[in-house]
Amino acid sequence: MTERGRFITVEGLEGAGKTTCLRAIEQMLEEAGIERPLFTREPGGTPFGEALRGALLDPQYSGLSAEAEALTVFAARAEHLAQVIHPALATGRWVVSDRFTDATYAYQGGGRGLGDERIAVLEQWVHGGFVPDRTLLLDVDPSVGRSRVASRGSGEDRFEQEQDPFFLAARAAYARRAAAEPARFRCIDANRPEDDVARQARAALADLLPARSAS
Ligand code: Z5A
Repeated sequence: MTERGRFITVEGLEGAGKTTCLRAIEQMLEEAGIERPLFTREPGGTPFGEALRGALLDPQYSGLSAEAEALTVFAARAEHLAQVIHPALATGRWVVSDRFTDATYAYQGGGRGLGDERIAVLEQWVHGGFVPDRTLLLDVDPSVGRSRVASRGSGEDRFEQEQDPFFLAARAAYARRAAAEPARFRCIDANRPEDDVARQARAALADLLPARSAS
């Protein structure tokens, strides 16, 4: 029987350096001989999910209710799980996702103030007890993340238009989740330079990799 693949998620505020971290993970998995790891993202990961992502990020929908936002990310997630994540894991592939349900606890539960309980109801409905094998939380000071994103020079999406209290609440919600599940989470100081963040990311996954023979 094929051994199920590993499910890794990367979380953090905007500008935390998730993209950089994902590149380091890709290189690490290749060096470890992990075949055909699947890199994906949320919201998104399927044609339907990417369409919902476009709507969620579109500034024309500023003022969207927190409830509509939470339900939309979970609609995208249900499709992502059914079409991409579960099938890939079942064939033994590793799946690495740029964000997953911890982001909903952070942004909709914390940032929008919906609270954990209503997110937990949706989580239970959409994926029951299925959780990532490991979650890397890139913890960054919101002002540091914001200035990195600003220097990138692209236009602001609907989340990037939010102000400090929103991001501080999201950061605090992430920290609570990491504290509650220390076996799953690894916290990475993402205020550090990129090569140091990459080094921390590799260290955070090392124990999941298969031992390689010395020959
Ligand atoms: N969202 C939600 O509300 N609920 C949910 O359930 C889910 C998502 C799943 C889109 O996510 C939005 O969806 C997100 C939350 C919401 N919005 N916010 N905020 P996203 O992940 O696609 O969007 P993002 O967080 O805005 O991505 P980002 O801005 O691209 O962040 P990043 O990937 O962490 O950053 P990066 O691209 O790696 O780096 C940004 C820049 O900083 C770049 O120029 C780098 O070269 C530079 N950088 C990166 N690391 C460093 C270090 N260490 N030092 C110096 N400079 C650095």
